[in-house]
Order: sequence, then structure tokens, then C-alpha cells
Amino acid sequence: QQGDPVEAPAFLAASYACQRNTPQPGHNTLLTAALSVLAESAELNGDEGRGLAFRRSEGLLRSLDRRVQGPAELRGLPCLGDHSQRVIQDLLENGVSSEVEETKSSPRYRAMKLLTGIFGVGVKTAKRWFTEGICSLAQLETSGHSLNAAQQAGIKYYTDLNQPVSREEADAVSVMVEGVVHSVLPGARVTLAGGFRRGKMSGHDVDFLITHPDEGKEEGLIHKIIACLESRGLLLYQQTTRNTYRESAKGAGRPSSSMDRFDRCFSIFKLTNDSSPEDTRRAQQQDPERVRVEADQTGSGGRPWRAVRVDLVVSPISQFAFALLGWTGSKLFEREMRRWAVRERSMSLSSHALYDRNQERYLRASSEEEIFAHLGLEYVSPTGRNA
Ligand code: TTP
Ligand code: MN
Ligand code: MN
Ligand code: MN
Repeated sequence: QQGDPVEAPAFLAASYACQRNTPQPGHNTLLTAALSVLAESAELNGDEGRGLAFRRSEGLLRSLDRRVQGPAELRGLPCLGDHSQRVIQDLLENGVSSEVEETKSSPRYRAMKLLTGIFGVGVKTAKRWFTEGICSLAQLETSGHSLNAAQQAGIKYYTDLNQPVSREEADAVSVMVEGVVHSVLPGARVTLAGGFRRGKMSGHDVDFLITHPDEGKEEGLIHKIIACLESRGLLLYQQTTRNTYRESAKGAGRPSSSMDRFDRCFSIFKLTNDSSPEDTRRAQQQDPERVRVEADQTGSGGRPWRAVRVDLVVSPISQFAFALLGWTGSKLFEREMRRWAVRERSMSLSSHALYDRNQERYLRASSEEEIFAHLGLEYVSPTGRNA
């Protein structure tokens, strides 16, 4: 290949993210970081369609197996809309995109990022506050708005929760969770899901999927786990939602129902530092986009512990493969897999089941590999799902 005088052929890329292997961070980080800002900005404006278009472009570029050098190499690639192409061209020619720079420094983007960075605050709430002129935590606190329990915890631990969770911290949380789960139900299985299962080196939280090999043994487990965590003083906040899922004749998880119905717990753990100051500093350096807090809140200063967001999900073993696939992400990868299922196979995929609309029946699976096979997709390992 060296010295080949012929221009390199265009990249070959499939149009659905679930047909591609997408490692982290990929070979085009300048481009993907920029598109991610535009996607986030659209999402923060409540413009889902526009956000999705930028996410698809971002995912495609992350999947390419080498660095894009010039606009000519983009010819024939799917997922790149006109807007994304203009931004990419700008970046390739000038090293920066004025649109991205303007977005990043715009008061709206900064305020929305800061406000949605509060645990328990979604886009709608943040938008309402921003419209009232609230742009900082200090302004929020003097505004007189009453905050719910989640938001209060979000403010209290703002600094900690906006500091990325490192791999070491995720491993420390795993040890805590496994200890508690095994003490309340021997034989139960704990699996790390989310970004850390995809091989990411840092994340905004730690996600766990819990099951037991005997169907039914997992019933009520979430409450026992929470009670045990609380008795050991490991929880700073928790909100448990109980819900059962039953297969219905209508077909599992319509594409619209992205919320699943497992017993789950959004929580904030109290993670004691054993080896932490260094880990924390390293993790901090990994996310340059991180929102900085102007006023140091109940900071990590001097405390021998820190707050970490943890999601716990309990699944019956019969749905485990679907739950694991659904909770491993990335969000775009999941979304694309569901879109593939409906459009290319007339199937509905959810975190609970796979329904074949032509055969009018559910397709069983006891591993992720089987789900990909049912869908006629080549298997993509978790580390390749970083679309
Ligand atoms: P997240 O924890 O939000 O994202 P992540 O782990 O990929 O990245 P981060 O480092 O920011 O934490 O979600 C993990 C997966 O869980 C994601 O693929 C979608 C899934 N999920 C659901 O299935 N239902 C839900 O209600 C939520 C919030 C997530
Ligand atoms: Mn996560
Ligand atoms: Mn996230
Ligand atoms: Mn999560």
C-alpha cells in the first residue's frame, strides 16, 4: 500500500450504526467531538430530529478505520447530511468550525448544559428556568423554585456528579454492588453494563444489570439490595421504580416505548476514597467539555469520599440477553438496532423481547449473539457499539 499513486478508494460504510464496528474513541476525534457539540446543542433545544442527524454523522465518522484527510474522501458515505458535511469541510480546511465555536460559547448552550448537568433536571425544566433568566446554580438557588428530592441531591453533589467516573472508581463500585447482591441473594449475577462495558475509560455513571439463573428468584430483589446498601451507609440518594413487564399480544416494545419496565434504581453512591485523589484528577482531565462550576458547591474538597451516580436494573433471566443488549448502549446503537429491526425485518426489539410481526411470535434468545442472528446482523461486540 505504501507509495500507491492511486487515490485511496472511498470508505465503505453501512448505513445503520448496528451494522458497523465502532470503537472508542475512533480515528476522527476532531470531527466527532465537533459533531457531538452540535448534536447536544440540538438536543438541548428539544430538536430531536436535528440531534439525531448529527449523532448519525458522528457515529459514522467514529466507525471509520482511518482518519479522513479531505472532503473528497467523504463521497459515497451514508449518514452525512448537508449540514454535517459543511461542518466537516470547515474542520478539514481550517481546523475549526465557527459554528461549533459559536455554539460552545453561546449563553444558551452554556446555561442549558449547566442546568441539565444537575441530576434530576431534564431539558424541559432547564429550558423553563433559562427562559426566566436562570443561568447559574447561584441564580437557581435564589430564584425560590422548589426542587424535588432528586434535584436537591443533584445540587448538593453537583461537583462530584459532574466529575467523570473513572474505570477504577467503576471497579470499586462493582465490588460494593457484588458484595451486597451476593449477601442478599447468593447465586445472583451482577453484570457491568453501559459505557464501561463498551470499554470506555470514564463515564457519567456506573450501570449494573442484575439477574438470577432461576426465573422468579429476582422478584423483590431490588428492595433487598437497596435496604442492604442503606444499612451499610453506602447510599446518598435512591429512587426505586418497580414495574413488571409481560409479553403482550401487541408486540414487545414498540419503537416509541424506549423506557423499559424493569425494577430499577437511580441512585447516588457514597464511594470512599481508598486510592482516590489521583484517580479523580486523571478522570477530570479526560473530559475537556466538562462544565465547570463557578462557585465551589459541596465540593470534593477534603472529604474522604465522593458521590457517584449508579443505575441498578434487575431483569428476570428469560429477558436477560435483551436487557443486557439494551443497557449496554450506546444510545445511538440501540436506536439504530430498533430501527433496523422494524424497517428491515418487520420485528420489534426492546430491552425485554424481540417480536416477529410476520410470524406473529416472540423470538427467544439467551445471548446477545442470538439476538443479532435473529435480526440478520453480524455480531458486534460491546466494544464495537460506541456509535
Ligand atoms: P447511560 O448510562 O445513560 O449511558 P452510557 O453508559 O452509555 O454513557 P455514560 O458514560 O454517559 O453513562 O445509559 C446506558 C444504557 O442504558 C443506554 O444504552 C440506554 C440504556 N437505558 C435504557 O435502556 N433505559 C433508560 O431509561 C436509560 C436512562 C438508559
Ligand atoms: Mn452509563
Ligand atoms: Mn450520559
Ligand atoms: Mn445510566
